[in-house]
Order: sequence, then C-alpha cells, then structure tokens
Amino acid sequence: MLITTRLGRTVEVNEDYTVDQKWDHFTQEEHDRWDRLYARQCNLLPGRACDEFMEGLKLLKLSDSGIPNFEELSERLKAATGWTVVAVPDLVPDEVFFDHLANRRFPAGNFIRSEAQLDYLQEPDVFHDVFGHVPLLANPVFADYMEAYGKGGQRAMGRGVLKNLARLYWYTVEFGLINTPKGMRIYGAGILSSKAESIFCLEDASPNRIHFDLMRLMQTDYRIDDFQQTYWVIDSFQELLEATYQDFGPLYDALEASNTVYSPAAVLESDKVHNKGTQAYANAGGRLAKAS
Ligand code: HBI
Ligand code: FE
Repeated sequence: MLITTRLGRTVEVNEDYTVDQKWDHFTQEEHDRWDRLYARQCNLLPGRACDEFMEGLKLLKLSDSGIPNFEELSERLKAATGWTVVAVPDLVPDEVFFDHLANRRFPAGNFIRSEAQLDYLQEPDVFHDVFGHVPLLANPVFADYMEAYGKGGQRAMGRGVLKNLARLYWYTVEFGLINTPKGMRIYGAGILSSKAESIFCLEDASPNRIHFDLMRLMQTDYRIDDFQQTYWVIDSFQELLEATYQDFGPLYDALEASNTVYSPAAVLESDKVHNKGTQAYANAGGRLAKAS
C-alpha cells in the first residue's frame, strides 16, 4: 500500500509497514555520517553506558564502517535472542509497532538524519533505532522485556490506557538509567544516541533521578522536545521484566480511579529519590534558551 510519511514522502510499504532496506541506496555521505555519529558516541559511552549495552555493540559488530546492513545484523541478533531488525520509512501506527515487538521484530527507520540535525531530531532515524535500541536486544532479559511490552501494548490499546503504557516505554526503553556496582549508567536509547543527553542525564544537577516505580511512572507526563526533567533508575533488567510480568488489569483500574497526572519535574514524598534535581536547565528555558 501507499503511505505518506510525516516528512511528506510517498512510499510503498508492505501490510506491516515494512520496506526493503535497499542498503545499496545509501550514499557514501550517509554512511560517513553514521561513522561520525558512531565514533562520537563510542568516545563518550564507556563508563556511561551500562555493560549490557557495550557488550551488545560488540556482539552485533556494530561499527564505524557505514550504516549496518539489516540482513546481516538480524542474523547475528537472531542467533543471540531471536530478534530481527526490519526497515520502516517512519513511525508506524501503534498497533503495528506493538505487533512487531510482540513478534521480536524491531522496526528501524530507513533513513539517516541530515547534517543539520546531527545533534538533535525528533524522528527516529537509523542511528537512533539501530545504535540506540538494537544492542540491548542482544541481552536475553531485555529482549524478553521488549516482547512483553509489545504484548502489553496490544492489551492496553483494547482498554484505552495506551497513554499510561507509553510512559513506561518512554521512561525505560528510551530514557532509563540503571544502578550498577560501578555507578549509575545509561540504558535508554534516546540517551545513548544523543551526545549532549548522555552527559546531561548523569552529570548535570538539573534533572531528578528517582527509583523506578511502575504506577508512579505511568502517571507522569514527559517531554518529547528537550532533555528529560526526571530520569527513572532501575537496579537490574530483571526488576523491569518482573514489573511487567504482573497482571496490568488491576493497575489500570487503579489508574482510572485515581485519574492523577504528575508533571515531568514532580518529586513526591513517597518517591525513592537518588538525586533531587535543581531543574535549573528547564527553568532557564532549556534547549530553546541555549539556541538563542
Ligand atoms: N514506530 N517506527 C516506530 N518507532 C517507534 O518507536 C514507535 C512507532 N510507533 C508508535 C510508537 N513508537 C509509540 O507511540 C509507542 O511506544 C506507544
Ligand atoms: Fe526510540
């Protein structure tokens, strides 16, 4: 079928919104952009990214030799955890996204950001999707968590509570931190694919760092246009997986009954706080203040 992407391109896609990666179509300039992004993050991430992520990079042989060929990458990933990477032109509809995850397919954007967007873009491109998300899919516990999320998404849609579940994805898969014996580390893909946020999330005094609490986090708004005001910290991927292996039905009942939404910067009496942020960055106007 034919669809129009959010960037205004008309593309022929399969029923499940996938396309052929057509790896040969990437230009030398585009491969070179991947290489520079890759090198930049690899300089930054030792000591900041969690070990599981660094191990995934190595196992999957992600490198600074161009945009990965999804077929080859999927072969290595499939051998590790049964996941594959499929190409999509853009964000796919929620139900399609969940169906891919529930079947251990990760949809990755089949384009790379422009030179002007090297540091920041909202659309998930191949660097965010493959460099940020795919390494952890080689970890068996995280791989199970992502499948569970896809299955949970299908149920949440049926109940009309997708907004709550989407917050779980945002604050864990995209922007999660993990406590390790060596110190706090990054596992969220939105951070791992961003130079500035990789430093900000761990080292800046501005954001809150609060211990993961499923119900609390499903009631908390997030921002999609700037650094997070709160990062949620887990002790292990097992903690995350176990939280999603309970029946969400009673949780959704409680969410509906309480009908509470906390702001992105809120700190509650009941929160287990690792660091209470100053919010100096957000209060000064954030990214837009810096740009002007
Ligand atoms: N599609 N390709 C793609 N990537 C995403 O991360 C994505 C998506 N569609 C929907 C979606 N994410 C979110 O709205 C869900 O997590 C709720
Ligand atoms: Fe993402």
